[in-house]
Amino acid sequence: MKFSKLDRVETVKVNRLPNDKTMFDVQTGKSYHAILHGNMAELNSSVKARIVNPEEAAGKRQGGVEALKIVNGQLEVKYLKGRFELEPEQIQLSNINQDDLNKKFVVTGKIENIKQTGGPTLFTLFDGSATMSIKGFAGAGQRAHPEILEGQIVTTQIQIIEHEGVLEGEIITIHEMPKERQSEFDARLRQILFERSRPEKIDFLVKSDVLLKLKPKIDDAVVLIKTAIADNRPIVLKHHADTDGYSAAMTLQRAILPLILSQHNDEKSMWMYFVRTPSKTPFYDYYDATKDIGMALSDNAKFNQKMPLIMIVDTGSGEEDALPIKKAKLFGCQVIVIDHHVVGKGDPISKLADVHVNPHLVGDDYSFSAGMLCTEVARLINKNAENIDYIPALSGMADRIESPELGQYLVMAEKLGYSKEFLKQLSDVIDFEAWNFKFAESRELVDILFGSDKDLQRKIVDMLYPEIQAKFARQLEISKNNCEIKPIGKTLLAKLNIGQHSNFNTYPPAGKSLSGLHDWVQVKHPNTPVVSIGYGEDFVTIRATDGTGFTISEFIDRIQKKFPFGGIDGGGHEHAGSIKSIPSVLPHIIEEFEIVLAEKKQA
Ligand SMILES: [Mn+2]
Repeated sequence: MKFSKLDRVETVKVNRLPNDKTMFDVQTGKSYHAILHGNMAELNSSVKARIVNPEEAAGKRQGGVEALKIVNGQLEVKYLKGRFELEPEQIQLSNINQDDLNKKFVVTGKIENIKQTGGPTLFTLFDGSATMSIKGFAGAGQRAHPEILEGQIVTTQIQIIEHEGVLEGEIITIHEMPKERQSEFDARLRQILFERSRPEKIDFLVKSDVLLKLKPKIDDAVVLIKTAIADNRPIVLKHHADTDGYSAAMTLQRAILPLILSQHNDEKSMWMYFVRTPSKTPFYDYYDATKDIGMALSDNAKFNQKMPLIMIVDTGSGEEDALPIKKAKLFGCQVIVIDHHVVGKGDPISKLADVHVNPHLVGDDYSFSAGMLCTEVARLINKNAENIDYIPALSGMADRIESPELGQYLVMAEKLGYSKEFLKQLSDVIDFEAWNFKFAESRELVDILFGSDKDLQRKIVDMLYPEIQAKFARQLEISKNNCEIKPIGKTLLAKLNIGQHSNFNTYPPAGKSLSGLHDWVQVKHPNTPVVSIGYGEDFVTIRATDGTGFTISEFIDRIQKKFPFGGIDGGGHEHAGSIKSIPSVLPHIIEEFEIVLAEKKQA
């Protein structure tokens, strides 16, 4: 190709060859930018080419070259005389990083959201790989590019800028894609979303029929979670405030946060699109739901955020959860429940929640803790989730699970350096810390507690475990000296007015205190079935060994029938749970409790 005089004064448009491209990505006949060294042209950090007309490039340090061919493994290029101008590169949003500051790119994507600020107009652009906020300015508070509407597919040239530490695009040009090509692009976007939202193709960590039966539900949950991330829908993760609840939530958090980060390419997104909060009550409190919905509505009004996906873990399957979930659904939230507690009468939650995962729904009893279940869900969300494989063993120990599945998880944890002994200590420490966190998320502290810094994790356990043991021992002395232990038939009943014989604001809380007493009675009477109850003014908490024939759900049914106006509610596991009532009825519940035990003796 010969250059005419006219060509010489014109500007040559050249493309930049990205650093991850090799010689074989170079297209013959296309013009590239190059750094020039004598008869060599450097197209990127690894692709070097021989210049066929070096005399024309003499004295130039950079310029445009045209790719010719590869000869004996050597790329040949021709130097293009004249001034050059870089052609903006077509790029995927997920590939843009800090190094691209001030560079210009061309992006094709869908306008997901438009927000008018007091200054520029903000457009949220999604190209299938990630989203980016791009802004146009037509005057303070004035709508820029009024022809561009939400839902349109556009091609835009942007310059990368930084605003409050976040990369954004400043719009140079923006055009709607021709209508006839939009539906095709939109279909491709939907396909990409679908692919990105599919569960990872990996096996469960353990062999388990329960997991296989739950797999379709687990997959539904995974797809909903990954779609929420890809759709920029915030995630609100609620969990019971004990070791198992924290474990369940942390595995999910460790799977979800990296995906949110790569979706937005912005550290702040991990705070804007995700929040985890503990629930003191063993159910999704109506009060919590009201607060969550209120926050979501104001985020929607202020930032045009979507209504969240609310995930409720280690609780959520009971009757008390129905109304809060109903309310969340009414306001447009999505709801996923992953629980291992007994499902409420008639399973009200499966009808309300988008997905309800619970082993009881596939005929299992208590082979799984919530932490064990959620670790499996977390791995299918993100197989690269870090530091979660020991958590099922931790949570299973915490919730006193006895199953072949837990056995397999314990072997895995052992291999990762977590002995049974240490897991037991860690479990007690997390429970203690959880009690102290109260309602706060404390994201960094919890992350350390769960081993993001293993050294510090061990130091915390070494520091706190003896202290916690002392607190338990102190409470056990109080309980021992104030409880009544009497045989009813073959069963031994340990009874303690825990409201009077513990401090409400001191660790351990009532349930834990009773567990301590219950264990002590069992050790003293190894071959006797033991039932322990601890009561206060308006609650009774119950622990039963196997072989007493006693189940809490049956008992609740019975007293609800007998005292229909007793304000009776309750739940938990079959052999460990608690019941609430109005104070005037509570003494009758305890009487009834002894009657039930006496009846079991006859049976
Ligand atoms: Mn649990």
